[in-house]
Amino acid sequence: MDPILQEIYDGILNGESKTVETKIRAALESKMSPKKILDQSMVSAMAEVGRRFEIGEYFVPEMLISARAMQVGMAILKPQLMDANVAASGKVAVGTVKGDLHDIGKNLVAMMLEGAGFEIHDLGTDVDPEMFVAVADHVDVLALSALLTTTMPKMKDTIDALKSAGKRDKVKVIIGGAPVTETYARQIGADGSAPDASRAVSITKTLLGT
Ligand code: B1M
Repeated sequence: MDPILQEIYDGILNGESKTVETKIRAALESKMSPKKILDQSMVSAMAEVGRRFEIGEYFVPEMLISARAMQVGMAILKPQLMDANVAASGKVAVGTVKGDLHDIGKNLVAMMLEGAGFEIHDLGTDVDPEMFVAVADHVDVLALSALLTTTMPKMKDTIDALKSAGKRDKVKVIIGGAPVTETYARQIGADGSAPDASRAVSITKTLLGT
């Protein structure tokens, strides 16, 4: 791995926000692409945090400080991932489903969609199905994220709530997050799913024909 990417990776693993900030700025100054920084050091560092948590080497506090360092890094990259030349091509409400507080993946999806020209309404985390239903009339796409196997069923509850409110045909629904599969998306009647933020953009464009 490129030494500067390794330093960013280690900075996230150790929850050193200041190091992450300094090294990302240095990488950008050296003209490294923001996408490369994100994919090759930051996202893979978070996967390693998850692995360490699974084997009992990290606990919730370590996950939290790594998450904080990741968010600091994402805030620096955000302006770099925006393309000032793209016009808004649709409205998307993004949110992490009820009971789930993981927001890094959801924020990344929101950032990439915004960068691709979509107007974003970020509903945050722990979003009730009813909240998604309430915004369905005002957006073209609802983008639901879940990181826990225990909160995935809230995606189905949200789609069922849209159906009960007679709004299912008014809005497209895409879902994603580590435990989500295309099979699950089909099972619960979502319009699609994406394994990462880039593909969340392509599926949104396909669904809206933009
Ligand atoms: Co949590 N956590 N966590 N956690 N956490 C996981 C998800 C876990 C897999 C860790 C593990 O065991 N290996 C595990 C879930 C196991 C399971 O359900 N099978 C877990 C657990 C168990 C928990 C708690 C229950 C721990 C506890 O309290 N005992 C607890 C639950 C809290 C809650 O939500 N109610 C908890 C808490 C936390 C923290 C708060 C400490 C922190 C979150 C901080 C935050 O988000 N602000 C945290 C973290 C950081 C993680 C890991 C380590 C990293 C998640 C992350 O940010 N990844 C995670 C392990 C892992 O994922 N390997 C883990 C980086 C991010 C870029 O990836 O979010 O996957 P991700 O997003 C990807 C794709 O999934 C996709 O695009 C993104 C990349 O481009 N994507 C979409 C996401 N949403 C999408 C939506 C789309 C399309 C694509 O369309 C709409």
